[in-house]
Amino acid sequence: MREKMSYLKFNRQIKVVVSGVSFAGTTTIADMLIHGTLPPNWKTYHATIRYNHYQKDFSGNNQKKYHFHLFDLGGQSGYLDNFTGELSEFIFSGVDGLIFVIDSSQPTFFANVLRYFDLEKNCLKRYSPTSSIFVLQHKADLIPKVDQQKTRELIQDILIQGKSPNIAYAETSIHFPSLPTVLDQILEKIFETFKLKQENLGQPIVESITDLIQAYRNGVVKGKS
Ligand SMILES: Nc1nc2c(ncn2[C@@H]2O[C@H](COP(=O)(O)OP(=O)(O)OP(=O)(O)O)[C@@H](O)[C@H]2O)c(=O)[nH]1
Ligand SMILES: [Mg+2]
Repeated sequence: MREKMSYLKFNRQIKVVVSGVSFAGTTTIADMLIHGTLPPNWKTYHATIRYNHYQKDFSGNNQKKYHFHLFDLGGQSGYLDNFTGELSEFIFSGVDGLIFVIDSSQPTFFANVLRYFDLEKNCLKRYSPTSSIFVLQHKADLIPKVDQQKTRELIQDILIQGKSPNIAYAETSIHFPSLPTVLDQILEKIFETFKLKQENLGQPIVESITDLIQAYRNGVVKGKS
């Protein structure tokens, strides 16, 4: 009975990974997903050491508890090598959504970006094959107008090389009023993926996606570790 209880508990864990090469904006996106707003010090850059693990708990129908985990991976090469190597099972198992953030103002680094995106997709294929994948062409406010089409094409190339029906793409910026809507759409898709996974495990979730998102918004952040 005890084992069954812990199994059920485990099944109400939603896991999201936000990743990108250093300075791409992953912590900014992670903070917005968890808190719904930008933190007051968002302009000050603090490189993430290893990773941030945010947890947000919320209650569904009948007071059932859900646990939303968000791993914001530090983007320095040494960390990304570790996450896609030795720590790959820990980081990439049980994942419902990977949000891969690209600093679109730095096209000269795209080869490096592509390398880590490929490695992360392979980790997901191995440990979380049903995960949704989102690519954000972030910091789009910094792309000079003349380069916009070229940058889009470069990023689309990254996607085409790993073409998968699960990959969604959006152009984002903290300065674009569309950002909260894009993040809402990402959350919706993540909850859909989670619901489907649970159904396939024979543990259907009774709440609708709208209910889950509402409950998530009212959830309690248990801090960042
Ligand atoms: N212009 C612009 N700056 C942004 C945007 N998003 C984030 N930034 C800034 O970019 C810098 C880096 O953002 P972070 O979110 O800390 O980057 P990170 O990907 O977490 O970096 P690591 O922790 O090193 O992996 C910060 O100074 C942010 O304020 C954006 O859309 N446009
Ligand atoms: Mg960071």
